[in-house]
Amino acid sequence: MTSTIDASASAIGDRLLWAVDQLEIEIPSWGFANTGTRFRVWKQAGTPRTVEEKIDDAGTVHRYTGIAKTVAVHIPWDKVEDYPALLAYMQAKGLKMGAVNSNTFQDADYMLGSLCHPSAEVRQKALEAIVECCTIARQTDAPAVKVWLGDGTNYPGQDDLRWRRNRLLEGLQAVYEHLPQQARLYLEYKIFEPSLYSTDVQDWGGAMALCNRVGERAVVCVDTGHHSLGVNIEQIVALLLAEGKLGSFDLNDKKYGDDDLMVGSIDPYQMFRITHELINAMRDDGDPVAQKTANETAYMLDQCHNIEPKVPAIIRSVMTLQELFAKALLIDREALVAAQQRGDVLEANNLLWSAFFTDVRGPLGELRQQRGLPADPFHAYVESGEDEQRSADRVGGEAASW
Ligand code: RM4
Ligand code: MN
Repeated sequence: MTSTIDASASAIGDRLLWAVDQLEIEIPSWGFANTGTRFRVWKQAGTPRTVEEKIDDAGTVHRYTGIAKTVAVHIPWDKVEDYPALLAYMQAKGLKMGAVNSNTFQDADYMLGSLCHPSAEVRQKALEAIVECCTIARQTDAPAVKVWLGDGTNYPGQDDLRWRRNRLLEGLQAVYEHLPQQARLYLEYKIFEPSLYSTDVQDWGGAMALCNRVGERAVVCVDTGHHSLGVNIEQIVALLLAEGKLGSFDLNDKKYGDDDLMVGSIDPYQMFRITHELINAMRDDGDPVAQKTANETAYMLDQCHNIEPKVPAIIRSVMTLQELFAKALLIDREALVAAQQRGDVLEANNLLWSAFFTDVRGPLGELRQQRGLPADPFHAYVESGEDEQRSADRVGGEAASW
C-alpha cells in the first residue's frame, strides 16, 4: 500500500491548525540590523536606528504572519534605561519578550575568552554581563536568558582545555543563581568560530553535560548552523527531547559553514526532518518527558540577511518554517508506526516523503485568511508599499549594524 495525501484544503485544514494557531516563532531584534561578512557590511535603506524601530519591524512581521509573537533582544545591543517600558512597547504591538541574549564576545577584554578566560577579573566581568541579562529577564518576564560564548583557543597549548571547562561550569552555576524563577537558561553550542582550534561549548554533548551539572532549567539551544557538514541534526534533536534537555532553536540554513542563510533555503528536507521529530514528540506516545520538552521548545530565527531586504526575508522565513511544520503535521503517525513495526522500510520512508512533497501553501493561505491575515504574507508585504515607506521614514541617525 502506498500512501498519498489528499492536499485539498478541506481534507488537510484541521491537521494544520497547530501551525497556524499554536506555533510561535521568535524574531531576533538583530535580524533587522545591517550585516555582512568579514569582508564588508552591506548598508540597506530603512535599517532601524533604535531598539524601538527593531520592535516596529518585528511587529510588522507579526502583523503579516500572525505567528511571530516574541522578540529576542541582545544585550548590550538593545540596552535601554527602562526595560518595563520596552516590554510595554512590545505588548502594544501584540508582542512578547523572548530570550534575553548575552553578549560576551565583542569587548576587547574578551580576546582570550569570557567565562573561560584565564583571568578571574575578566571572568567576573563576563559573569556580571550575563547577570545583567538575568535582571532584564526578571523585569520583562522573559522566558529565558541565552548564553552563547565565543570562548575558545586558537592554538594547541594556548590554555588548559580542562581548566577552561571547569571555569565555565563555575561561571554558569553562578549565572543560574541569578536566573529569575520563570526563566530558563539556554546554552548554545557552536563547533568553531570565532575560535579556530578549540571552542569551549562546541557540541550538544558538551552543552548537555554542562546543563545537567548546572540545573533543571538549564537547557540546550540548537543553532542549526553550528554543526559540521553531514551531522544528523534531527537525531541530536530526538536525543535532547528524550533527555528533556532541548530548550530552543536558532534557525537558519547553511551550505558550508555558519552561513546564517534563510531557514530551509538550502536544504528544506533537513528542516522538515527536524520538524518531524518535534511534532512526533508532541504526541502522547508514552514518552512524557519528550512530549513536555517538545511543547516547551522555543523557535527563534537566527539569520543574517546580508544582501536581501530584511523584513520580507524574515516574513518569508516565518512562512517557510510554518510550511515545514505543516508538512510534518501531515504525516500519518499511525501508518508510520505500523510500517515501522512490520519493518516496511519503503512505506515508512514514503510516508515522510509524501508529506514533504505535499503543497501546503493553499490550505495555509485559507487558514490565514480566516484569521484576517493575508493568504500570502510575503507578497502582500512586498506589494503593500510599506518597505518603501520604511526607507523613506528612516533617514539620518545611525543605523543598527554588526
Ligand atoms: C552567534 C550565535 C548567537 C547569536 C550571535 C549574534 O553566532 O549564533 O546565537 O546571538 O551569533
Ligand atoms: Mn545562534
